Amino acid sequence: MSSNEQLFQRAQGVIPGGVNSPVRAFRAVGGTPRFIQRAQGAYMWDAEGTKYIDYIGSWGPMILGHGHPAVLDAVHQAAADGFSFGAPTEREVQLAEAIIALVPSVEQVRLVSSGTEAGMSAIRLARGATGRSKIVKFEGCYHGHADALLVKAGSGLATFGHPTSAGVPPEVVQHTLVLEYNNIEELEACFKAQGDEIACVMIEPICGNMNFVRASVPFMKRLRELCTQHGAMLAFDEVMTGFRVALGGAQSVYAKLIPGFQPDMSVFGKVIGGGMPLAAFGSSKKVMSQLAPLGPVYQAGTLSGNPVATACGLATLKEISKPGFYEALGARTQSMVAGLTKVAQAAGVPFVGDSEGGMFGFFFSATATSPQPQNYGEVMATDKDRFNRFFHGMLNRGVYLAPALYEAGFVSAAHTEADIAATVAAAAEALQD
Ligand code: KE4
Repeated sequence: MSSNEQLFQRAQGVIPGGVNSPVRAFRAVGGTPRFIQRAQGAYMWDAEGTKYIDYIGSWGPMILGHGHPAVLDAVHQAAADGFSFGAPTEREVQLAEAIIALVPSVEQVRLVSSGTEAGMSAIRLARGATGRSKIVKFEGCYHGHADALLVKAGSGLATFGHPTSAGVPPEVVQHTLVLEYNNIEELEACFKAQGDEIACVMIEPICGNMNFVRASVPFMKRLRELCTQHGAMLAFDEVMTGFRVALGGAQSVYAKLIPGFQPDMSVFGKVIGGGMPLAAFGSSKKVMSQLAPLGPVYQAGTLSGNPVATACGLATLKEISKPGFYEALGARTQSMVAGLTKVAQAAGVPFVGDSEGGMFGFFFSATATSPQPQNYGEVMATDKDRFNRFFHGMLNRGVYLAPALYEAGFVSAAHTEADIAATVAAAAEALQD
C-alpha cells in the first residue's frame, strides 16, 4: 500500500502540485495531503488506512454524508441507463422543477457542470440582459476561476481591479470593480459614481471563502436598494450556501431578515450535484430568455445536465427536503461550534465561531475580545499560525478540517453526536498543544 507521501511524490510527477485543485495541496497549512481511498457517512479513510471525521464534505456537496444508500442507488440505476446522451432528458426537467420549487426568486434555470461555469455564465447573462459591462464583486469572495472574476481590490474605489492570476490580461478585468465586504460607504460611493453602468453585483451572501463571514443585514438591505435603484442585477453566488445553510439557501435566510428580499440571479453548485459535476444558474423567465437558443447570450456544455449527475442531485434534494432535515443539521453544527468555543475558552485561546445550517467557520482571533471578522482584512488579521497548528493537531487526531484559514467547514446529516463529542475532545487536546 502506498503511503500518502509516496502517492504525493508520484502525483507531483504528472499533475501540477500533485493536485487537480490547489487547495487540496495543503500549501496553506503545510504537510502532506491525505490521499483518500474511500469514504462512508461522516468518515474518510486515506491511503494508509487512517480514518478521519470529515468536515470538508468535498467542500460542501456531501451534505448527506458519503455513500447515502438512496443516492447511491439512484446513481447506479441512472448509470445503467446511460452515462450521457447529448440530448434532453426528463430528469433535467425534474431537477430544474425541484430547484425552482425551492427557490422563489428563480423562474428558470440552466444546468452546467461546475460552479465556475455557472458563475461565468451568470455574469455573461447579466451583461447581455442589461447591455452593461461593469460588474462588482467583494474582496474575499470567490466565484470560481473565470477570468473576469479573478480580480483583487484595486487601490481606491474608482480604479478597477487588478488580476489575481497570471494569464489574465488587464483589459479582461477592466470592467470588474472590487469593494470591501460589508462596507456600505464604499457601496454608496461606487453606485453614486457609476451605478448606471453596472450590469451586476455578485456576492457570496454568507462568505465561505473567507472562512465564514456574514453580509450584515444593513449592508445587504442597502445593496438590494442600490441595485434596484440603478437597474443593476443582484447576483447571489450560492454555490456554497445553496441548500447548505437552509433548504432555500442564504436568500431564504435574508428574506426572513429583510421583508420581500430576493436576488435577481442565483448561482448554485455543490449540494445540487450531491458530489457529481453539476451546477446551475437561474433568474426570471425574462432574463433567462436572453440565453441561446432563445436569445443572443451564448452558453452551452457537452455534459450540462448529465443524466448520472442529475440523478445524484435529485436523490440528494429529495433527502434534504424531508421535514426537520435542516433543524437537525443546524443544531448538530451549532453544538459543534459551541463545543469548540467552550474548550478554546478553557484553554484561554481567543476563538470566535459561527454557523448557519450545515456550514460553519471559526477564527483564532487576535485578542479575547475581537469580534467576528466582518471583511477580508479582518479575517487575514486573525492568527493564521495558530489556525495551521490547530489544523494539524486535529488531523493527527483523526479530524479532517478545512486545510486553510480562509475556508469554511461542513457538517453532514451523517455526523452523529458521538462524532461531535469526539471532535470537541480532540480540539481540547489539540488546543493544549
Ligand atoms: P467550482 O468551479 O469549484 O465547482 O465552484 C467555484 C465556486 C463558486 N462559488 C463559490 C462560492 C465557491 O465556494 C466555489 C468553489 N469553492 C471552493 C472552496 N472554497 C472549491 C474547492 C476548490 O477550489 O477545490
